[in-house]
Amino acid sequence: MTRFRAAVFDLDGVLADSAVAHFAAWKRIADDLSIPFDAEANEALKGVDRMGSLRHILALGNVTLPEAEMVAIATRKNGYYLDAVAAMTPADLLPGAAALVARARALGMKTAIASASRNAPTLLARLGIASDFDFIADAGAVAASKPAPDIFLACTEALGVAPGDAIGFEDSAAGIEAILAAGMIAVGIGVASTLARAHIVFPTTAEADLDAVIARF
Ligand code: B16
Ligand code: MG
Repeated sequence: MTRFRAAVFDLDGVLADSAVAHFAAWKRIADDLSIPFDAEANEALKGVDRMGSLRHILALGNVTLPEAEMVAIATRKNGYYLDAVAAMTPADLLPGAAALVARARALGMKTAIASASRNAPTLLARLGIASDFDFIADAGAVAASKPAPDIFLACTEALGVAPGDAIGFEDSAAGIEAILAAGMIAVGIGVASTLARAHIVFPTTAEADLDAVIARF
């Protein structure tokens, strides 16, 4: 058993191999706009909501567009992304993802999803893991997106758990800031230098050791 009562997971890049699909969709948009955009530039978009991501790409190209055109572009990007999601299956879970969630549940922890994606319920259904979570936050219902703590606090509140008794898992710098601002233990999944503010970082989900996190904090 553990003093921690909840595990709150980001989805894209932590449980699902979908960050590449977001990147591919934005890359098509950036190419159409003749804005240079590569995997390194894409790091800044992780955990950032759809319109925020578009604003970031436009700023990279010093491009300004009327709001209506921005909405149309964001909708087109989402179409590309949803085409990719429609082809996803449980094979698109990241290695170790199912085991990590199962370990949390075996330890008696409640589980929730804190994804910035409005497509999280669709993706969870494709991956076949929706029923493994006690709560799935609605990204469209929170006042402020990551790095604000809102979506993580929505999860702990719905679970009836104090933030200090919860562990959050994130692959984005914005998400780590959100977890810290919520007052939770922040576990980074990815490159340590990018996620330097996390309490602890594992290179991949498969290497994320929940028991080690619990023992240390
Ligand atoms: P959507 P996460 C985030 O999901 C992605 O990291 C980010 O790249 C994306 O822009 C954002 O969701 C919004 O997604 O356009 O589907 O609403 O990492 O917070 O699970
Ligand atoms: Mg993510």
